[in-house]
Amino acid sequence: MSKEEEPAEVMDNEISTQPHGMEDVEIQEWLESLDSVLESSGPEVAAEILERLRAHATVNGIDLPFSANTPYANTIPVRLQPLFPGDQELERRIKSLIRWNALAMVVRANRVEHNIGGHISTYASAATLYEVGFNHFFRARSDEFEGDTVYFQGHASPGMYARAFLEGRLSGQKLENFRRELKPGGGLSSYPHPWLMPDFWEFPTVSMGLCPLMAIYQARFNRYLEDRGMKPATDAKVWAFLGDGETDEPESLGAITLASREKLDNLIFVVNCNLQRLDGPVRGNGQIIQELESAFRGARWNVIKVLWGSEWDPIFERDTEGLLVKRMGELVDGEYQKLVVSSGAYVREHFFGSDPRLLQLVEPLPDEALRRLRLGGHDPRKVYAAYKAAVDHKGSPTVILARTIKGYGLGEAGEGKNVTHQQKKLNEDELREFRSRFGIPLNDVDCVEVPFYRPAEDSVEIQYLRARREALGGYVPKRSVRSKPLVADHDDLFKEFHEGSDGREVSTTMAFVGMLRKMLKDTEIGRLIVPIVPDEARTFGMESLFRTVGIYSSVGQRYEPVDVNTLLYYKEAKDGQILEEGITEAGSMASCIAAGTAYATHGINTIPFFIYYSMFGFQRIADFIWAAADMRMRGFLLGGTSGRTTLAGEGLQHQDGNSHVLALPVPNVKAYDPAFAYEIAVIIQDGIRRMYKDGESVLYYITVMNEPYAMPPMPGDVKDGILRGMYRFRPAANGKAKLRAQLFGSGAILNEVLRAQEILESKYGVASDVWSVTSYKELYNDGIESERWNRLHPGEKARVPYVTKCLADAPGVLVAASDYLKTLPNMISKWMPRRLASLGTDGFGRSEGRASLREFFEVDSRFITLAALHELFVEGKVERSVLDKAIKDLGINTDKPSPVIS
Ligand SMILES: Cc1ncc(C[n+]2csc(CCOP(=O)(O)OP(=O)(O)O)c2C)c(N)n1
Ligand SMILES: [Mg+2]
Repeated sequence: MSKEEEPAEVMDNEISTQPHGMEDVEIQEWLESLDSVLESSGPEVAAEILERLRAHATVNGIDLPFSANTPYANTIPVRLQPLFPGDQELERRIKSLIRWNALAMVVRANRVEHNIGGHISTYASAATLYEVGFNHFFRARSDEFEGDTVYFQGHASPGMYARAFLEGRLSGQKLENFRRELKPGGGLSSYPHPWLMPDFWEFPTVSMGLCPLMAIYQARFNRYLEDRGMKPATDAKVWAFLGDGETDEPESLGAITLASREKLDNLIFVVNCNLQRLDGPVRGNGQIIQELESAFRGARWNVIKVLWGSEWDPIFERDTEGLLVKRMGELVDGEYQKLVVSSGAYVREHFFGSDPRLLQLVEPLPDEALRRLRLGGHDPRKVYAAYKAAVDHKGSPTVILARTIKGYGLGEAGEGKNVTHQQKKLNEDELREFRSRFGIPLNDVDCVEVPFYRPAEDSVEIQYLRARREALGGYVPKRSVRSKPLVADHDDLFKEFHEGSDGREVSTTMAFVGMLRKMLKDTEIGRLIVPIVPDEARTFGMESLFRTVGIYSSVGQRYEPVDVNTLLYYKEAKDGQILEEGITEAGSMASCIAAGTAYATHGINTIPFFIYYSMFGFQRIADFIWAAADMRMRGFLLGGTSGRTTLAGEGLQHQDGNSHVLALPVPNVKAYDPAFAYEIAVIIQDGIRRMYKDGESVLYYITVMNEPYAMPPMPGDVKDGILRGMYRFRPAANGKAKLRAQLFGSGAILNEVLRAQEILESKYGVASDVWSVTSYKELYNDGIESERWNRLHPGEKARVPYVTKCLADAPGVLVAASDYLKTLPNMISKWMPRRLASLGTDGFGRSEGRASLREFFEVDSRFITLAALHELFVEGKVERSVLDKAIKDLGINTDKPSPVIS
């Protein structure tokens, strides 16, 4: 079959004009009668008639194919297009200057340092989408108005910098140092990073797929704050700019039904559909726009397609038969991309040439005009119409699918080409062409130097740009911390937990929930607490909170819960405090991020406590946690049911011995593995102080377990040690013994260590001190910082790592055991006075009870005892026969399989 004969495999969007045996004229009559209804009675009546026709057809046995697609045309018809309120010519000139400077930034950076990178073609395709937003929609945050929240596409950042340069917010020097942040005077980070540019960027977006999901939960969190009366209800919007290729990330579309279910009409997605990603077309053999339209329409979003620019309007008008729309629906994206890089003659032949009637439509237009028919996403009037419709839309979120050309304006240097994403260098001719195309006032000689260009302060361009921003309340993006620090010290809140459980057996999870319950009642922080759970509240014994503080629901509770007669019924409420997110750790984390950054976004100190199955945290959603850290999120992540051998029964997938290792790389995450209630109390109280009183940009990861045991009282003032990572919990009973050991335990394994202490003392005459190691990460960071300082300051008094200080006078052999990988104790062993024996849980978990698991992973009291005896043997302090006997007495199978590899 030739190409012409083969029907293109495209989405279901065609308007068939040739049904079986039907004459064109008959179709024409139907179309005309619809037109006349539209004219006389309006779109609602027309829609009603079509709906009735569809129902009538179904009743009569006509099997109408389902389609969530509309034709490949603009959603907003010309007659409903509002007037463009700006000075279009002036805005075009400003946009051209931004295009130039964005390009200059990348080209210059790569001239100075080959391969420093940067992107030209993403912003080139999106410039109009952003400029219409900047000139007419994005409202800044101020004391009077919370402002719109804008997520900028990461690779378009040169455009945002170039605009800020024209706005006078970033110096030429800064632009010069794009991607060279370590240069004197500072530079600009490659992508949006609040960590690196805390006064500028608010939201990191460059790990693709995170932005859409975060934006959805941000919009939802804004509603949560309103429904709980924590901020006034406003018409502020959340705008998220995405790439069409980015939508392939599962996170991108993963939460779109939440947005429609929650009727988030404060949310607007703008998908820059340049039909290309990094390597080539997003859907060469299909149509990404139609695919996205059906996904979003299926999810009940308001979908606005902006496909064709104003130049197409008169052609459409001449096309009374709907031939053009039909033809547009036939092409696959690979063909559309080819048209972009082809001549007008080619377009005429290959696009319009499929039907003589189509050719007739464009007969009056010369080839050059055909080539220059703009796409919708490059036409400010079309983009304005879409944005206006989006902000006015009520009842559901909106997605704008805007067609653009990747590398727009780059001409031979890359416009629409597959290589364009990587284009960072332009030759002299290409630069001159770009300069001329966008009317940059630079002569042929100057322009090849690619200087930054900013018109005089009193130029009409700068005046206009400033006036527009002033009208919209100030500059965007801009990040500032607007919350007031907390004042109370909360001693009373946490004191009770310092006293132990009086012999009652409780788990650290239960202890934490007790604290949470108390915090929720506190006058200062009670309202600010945001408990977040991904369908796991009962696992953690938090169900009593359902009743006391309620589960947030934007519609309240429309049903009588099945357990209404019980004390702890499932209570949903409009002002509910708990965010019960269902089974989505990613979504819960996005809520946690929104709550943990509200101190900047909204000026509200909400304090998230996100509690989840610890294995599904760092392991599953680490990139969101990385983004949270970049965003300077404050708050608490609670890894529940943690510990490879402490969570019994659940086996290989659930038992977490990894998360404390995975928490290591995130610089501002403080990770704790506490054993006792008072340790948790000290950590949380200090965390609230550091984050919400002192304003530190840190966040906390605390593992909590489900093994019940008696919580001891705090043994004296060990707060400092708890926070710094270790303290002596129980010293040896007989300090004068000849055989000595130092034993280190964490989390629930500390109890095994305490049992080993007793065995060693009673059976082998070894007196040992037991240390609670609350944070290997803290100890490690302190160690590497000390080392570094000493290296850089050789003449000064050397700093001594905290571990070394703790163990300065601690005699005997050293043994550490935790429920996590052995690498944790190993990484601090070099700062210890002698070699360290490390026990841990490297390997896959097993479905088993705790005792068996601890035997399997060799972290129970017997193995800890053996490890101490073995170290004494290595040091020549005990005979080999003692070891042999101990192995026998302790019942240790020396031929058991290694847990690491079995
Ligand atoms: C999670 C993730 N994977 C891969 C990349 C690398 N990457 C950066 S841009 C890009 C292509 C982007 O295409 P699209 O989303 O269509 O954006 P466009 O530049 O076309 O607007 C890729 C693969 C990334 N930044 N993040
Ligand atoms: Mg793209």
